[in-house]
Amino acid sequence: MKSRSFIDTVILHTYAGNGGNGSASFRREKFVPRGGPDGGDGGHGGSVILRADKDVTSLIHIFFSPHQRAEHAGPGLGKQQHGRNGKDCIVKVPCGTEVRDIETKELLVDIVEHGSEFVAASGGKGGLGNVHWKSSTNQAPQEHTEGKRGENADFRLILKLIADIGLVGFPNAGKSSLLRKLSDAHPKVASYPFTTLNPIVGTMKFEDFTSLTVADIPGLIKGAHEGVGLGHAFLRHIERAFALTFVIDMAGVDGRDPWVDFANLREELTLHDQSLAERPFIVVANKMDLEAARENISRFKEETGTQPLEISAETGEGLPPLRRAIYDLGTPLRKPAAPWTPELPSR
Ligand SMILES: Nc1nc2c(ncn2[C@@H]2O[C@H](COP(=O)(O)OP(=O)(O)OP(=O)(O)O)[C@@H](O)[C@H]2O)c(=O)[nH]1
Ligand SMILES: [Mg+2]
Repeated sequence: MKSRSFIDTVILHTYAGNGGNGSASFRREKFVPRGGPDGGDGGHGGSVILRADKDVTSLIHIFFSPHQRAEHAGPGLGKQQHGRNGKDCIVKVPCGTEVRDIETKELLVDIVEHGSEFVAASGGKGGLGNVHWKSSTNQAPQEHTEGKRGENADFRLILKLIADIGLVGFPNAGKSSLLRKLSDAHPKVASYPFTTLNPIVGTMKFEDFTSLTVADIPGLIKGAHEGVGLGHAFLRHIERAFALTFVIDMAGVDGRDPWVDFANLREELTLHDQSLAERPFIVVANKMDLEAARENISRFKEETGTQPLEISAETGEGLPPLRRAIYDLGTPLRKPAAPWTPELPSR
């Protein structure tokens, strides 16, 4: 899905550097007659390496520079000098980037951890210089080998954000308002549908210094699997989520019935990926500050057989129990915060 600054699928063409040729040189020095072979090996070509970086959040830089080249190596030189190695080309990618075959779309590697690397195209090996052929029977070898060509390879990169919990709901349900209240993220909130055009991840911090990441994705609507609204493409950003939180506009501000919304959301998830519909989830009844919501809630419970947590992302009502429920849901995932050293009291 593309928008101004967020791109999550790109094609990448990589070209590694060629290895340098081996040299066929002979030692030439005053007072050293028949100095013998002294041709050094060629350098190794640079590789194109993808490296996960937590500070990179989109693939937009690759969208604008889809051809990434590493440096060719230098040839071997006389006096057994090794040729210069070609510089690697490091392409930073966001954590959570899938590297797929461009034709078959087969998953080659999933780059998840910050700092992890994938060699997309290996640089060519350097050729051997003529010193390698030196022997008692071959004292003036001309043999040497050429450097190997660097690999060229094309890939399809797909970013799937890394978040522990995914927020799912219709447009205008209040997902972004909720993320603002729960986490350190500040997604835009407005009273029109499709305010959120890019997925946003916020970090929820708890009193015991653990944290969970929560992803807010653009609203889903019925028929999204056929491309209606912003379609299904954004659901890939909650594919890695361990659990989901359904955010339901209980007041039906946009004229829909909340229980129908819930059924449609579940159906859209199933149509995208059955396993998404099977994840643990919490149902949140939002906009409970409005009278219509209080009228709808009992019918919602009856129709869906769920016990939603009643909140208002606007007034903050019901948020502490929701934080607790998310805390419990994420128990297997909560990470301790970065080590903290208390400041010593000054005398
Ligand atoms: N009364 C009331 N209004 C709310 C509540 N939560 C959100 N809203 C309003 O609902 C509208 C939509 O809120 P958003 O948070 O942008 O909704 P969203 O689900 O992120 O919408 P999209 O990004 O378009 O999918 C805004 O005008 C909010 O002020 C609530 O609890 N009560
Ligand atoms: Mg939003």
